[in-house]
Amino acid sequence: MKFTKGNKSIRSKRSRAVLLTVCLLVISGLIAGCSKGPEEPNAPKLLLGFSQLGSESAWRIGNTRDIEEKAESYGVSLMLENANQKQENQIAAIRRFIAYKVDVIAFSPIVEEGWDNVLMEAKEAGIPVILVDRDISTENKDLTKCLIGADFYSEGLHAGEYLIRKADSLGLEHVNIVEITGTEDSTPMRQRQAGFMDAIKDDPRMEIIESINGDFLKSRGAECMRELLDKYGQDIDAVFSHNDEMTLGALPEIEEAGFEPGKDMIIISIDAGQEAIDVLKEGKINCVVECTPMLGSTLMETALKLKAGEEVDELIHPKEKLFSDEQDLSAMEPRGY
Ligand code: GZL
Repeated sequence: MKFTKGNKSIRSKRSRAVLLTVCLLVISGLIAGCSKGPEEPNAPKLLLGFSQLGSESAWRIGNTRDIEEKAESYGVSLMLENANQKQENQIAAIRRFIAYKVDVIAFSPIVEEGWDNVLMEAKEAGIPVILVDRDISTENKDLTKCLIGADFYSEGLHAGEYLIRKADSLGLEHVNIVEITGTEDSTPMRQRQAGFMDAIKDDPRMEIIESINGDFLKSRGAECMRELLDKYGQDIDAVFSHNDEMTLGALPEIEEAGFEPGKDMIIISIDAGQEAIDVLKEGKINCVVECTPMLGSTLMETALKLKAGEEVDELIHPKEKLFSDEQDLSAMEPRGY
């Protein structure tokens, strides 16, 4: 539109008005884009029900702490129930989450069997389920959406491979091994044992003289070690323990019996919590395979994706390392569990 000279004042007023209107529209659009819209400000993005199996180890306590901290930082409202090592308590907790109509259910199954009925109830209620840390055994593959947890088989394999390297370096011709296992029929117990056995099965020097269940508990680790020392004494060349708690329970029993753990017996453990790493540095443990409990971020991200109707990976393994007397451990970061 062409303005004549006589309209100069009108033109400048009108163009100022147009400019002001455009600015106001832009500013209001920006504010609208930043505001939370109709939602309540700071409303939780998701209600997550989590059944934790217990508090049996530093690993488990670290896992619970990490999940609570990450729920906070991701703005997730968390209903966490501790089952105190009882499957029936986990099943009851899952039923409460269903009744409460949570958006997503997550749980760390204490054992692999016995979940089909309650998970079918969750499926019928339209609530997706995430497995954390441990797996379940079921024919019905669509009862859960995802497993977030360690590759326990690899942990066992790496433990066995370390023992072979250690036997080579010591020039051992025969290695009598005692195994202290985790909770019977749990995923870490089954898969750590399988990986360890596969690593040593073709080495004629290796012999597992006894395998005993320590239930991932420190007290049971001590009892098991006392029993094994009474039975085999100095014939024990190596101890393969499925977690640090049981290892830390076993060490004083070995010393009490007059042996030097880490020297008279090769000690191999799994988890890599701070206490075990400190003892590794003292030379009383020879190898600790890492099993990280820091699964909280992956859990929150996966649960938020499920709530948003997005696809998620069926299996998410965290990256894990091995720490041993083959390495310089002086610069290790604090473990956080
Ligand atoms: C492993 C976890 C095991 C730890 C133990 O992911 O399930 O359970 O290794 C814990 O310390 O008790």
